[in-house]
Amino acid sequence: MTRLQWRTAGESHGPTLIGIVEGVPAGLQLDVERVDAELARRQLGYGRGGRMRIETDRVEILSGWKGGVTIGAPIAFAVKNKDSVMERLPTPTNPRPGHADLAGCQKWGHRDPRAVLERASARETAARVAAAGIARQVIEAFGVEVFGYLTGLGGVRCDPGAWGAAEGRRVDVRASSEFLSLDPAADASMREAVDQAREAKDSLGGTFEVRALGLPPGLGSCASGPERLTSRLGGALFSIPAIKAVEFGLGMEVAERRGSAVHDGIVPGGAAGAFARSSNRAGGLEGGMSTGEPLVVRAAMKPIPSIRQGMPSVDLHTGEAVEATYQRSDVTSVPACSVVGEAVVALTLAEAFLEKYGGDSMDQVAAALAHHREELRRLGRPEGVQEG
Ligand code: EPS
Repeated sequence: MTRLQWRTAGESHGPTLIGIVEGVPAGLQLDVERVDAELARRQLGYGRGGRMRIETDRVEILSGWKGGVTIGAPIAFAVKNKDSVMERLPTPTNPRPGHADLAGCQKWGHRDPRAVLERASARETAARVAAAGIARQVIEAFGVEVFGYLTGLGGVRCDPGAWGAAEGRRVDVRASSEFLSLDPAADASMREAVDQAREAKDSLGGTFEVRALGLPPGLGSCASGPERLTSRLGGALFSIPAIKAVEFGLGMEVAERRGSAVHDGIVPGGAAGAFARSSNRAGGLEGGMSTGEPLVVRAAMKPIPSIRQGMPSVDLHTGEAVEATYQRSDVTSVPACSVVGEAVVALTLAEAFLEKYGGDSMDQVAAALAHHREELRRLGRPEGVQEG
């Protein structure tokens, strides 16, 4: 059995983005429309730039399936760029503060920021969303749902109770917000913030939250740091360009409360027939493992570094102080980032899920999960008491 792994390649204005997802069990009926729906969602959000009007991202599956069903082999895919103009684009000489331009030139010894920025562009996240669109179908088949939504933009905060209020209609509520939030009543203020930032030739950041429902307890491990689900989810979210902060459950607030107001009581009962929690302040993680409660993670995205008003920079050829060149850009892409956040969380959970219940086929995974569920039920009964 191959561990679930994925890798992407491709430049923003190159011919195509590509990716490989390895370790998807055989026997999964792959829903390509499901992948395309996520790609289309990543293109949404008020405040995006001209590029999203050029592209219509679609996945093309190139290997690893037969008759629409996975065969256990690596799944290669492409998401083609319509704006494939890299060789014709000008060479900027002045790196943008906030982007990878300067650090990348210093790393590889280029005087051409384009040789860095084409790969560093957040366009790469289209390939990640496609990879996740494939991998998440494994865990969705076992009842795990991963759901991301915007929680704030440019200082405008969405209703913190929006998740609860939207119960049962979350997909529809999120689709009705042009910022992909669960609080469409905040859309008008966010639209105004975007328009004002555009007027001021500036850009905006924001926050989003991702929740995962239906996770079994015990994914990840407390045995070694790198195996902790917390560190893996944090690493996955920090691997998205422009993410500056990640927090789980209560997050930074844990530092200000007493222990009794931070930890979640363990109580009898619960959906798994085992034990339940009196609250979920930990955000579904304890000891680096899933608790079986919903996973709750938030992240903050900084404003986009391509800003029209310019920022101080230096010409890499003359060494003189200049202004960073403006490249066509979005005012904000936090709504899209919430889709990418959801995608990387889904990928990480699929990895951890298959590590625990891994098998070469979906049937083998189902058997391992059923076995663990039975063990959880036994653990929830007093010793010696038979199921009755
Ligand atoms: C993006 C495509 C890019 C940008 C954006 C994300 O297109 P272009 O560079 O042609 O305008 O819109 O990239 C960035 C914000 C960035 O800083 O790199 C996409 O497909 O999401």
